[in-house]
Amino acid sequence: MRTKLGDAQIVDALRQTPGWELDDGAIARSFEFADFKQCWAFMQKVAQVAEELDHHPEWTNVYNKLLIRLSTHDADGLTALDFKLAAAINAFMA
Ligand code: H2B
Repeated sequence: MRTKLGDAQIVDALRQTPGWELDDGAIARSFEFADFKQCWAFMQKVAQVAEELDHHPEWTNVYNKLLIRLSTHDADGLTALDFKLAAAINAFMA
């Protein structure tokens, strides 16, 4: 899970994780909600799954906007764990 992925594996994983794009060695997706309350409720769900996976996002929130970046600092790159968390986050939006 924490083994650094190669370029072809990353392209493959991105294809299976809609909404996420490469951003300077990480994968990133931005989100917009009706207001801060909605955004914060979503962040709580993400925080919960992040803690369960022991894999934590880099994120920036301004009112109703949220930018999430995922990478595995232990591996100094992207791993399957980043895509697992990204897929779990996508499922919250479904
Ligand atoms: N989160 C992320 N995004 N990358 C990591 O390498 C990572 C993490 N490592 N959360 C975990 C915690 C590690 O530091 C602990 C000790 O398990």
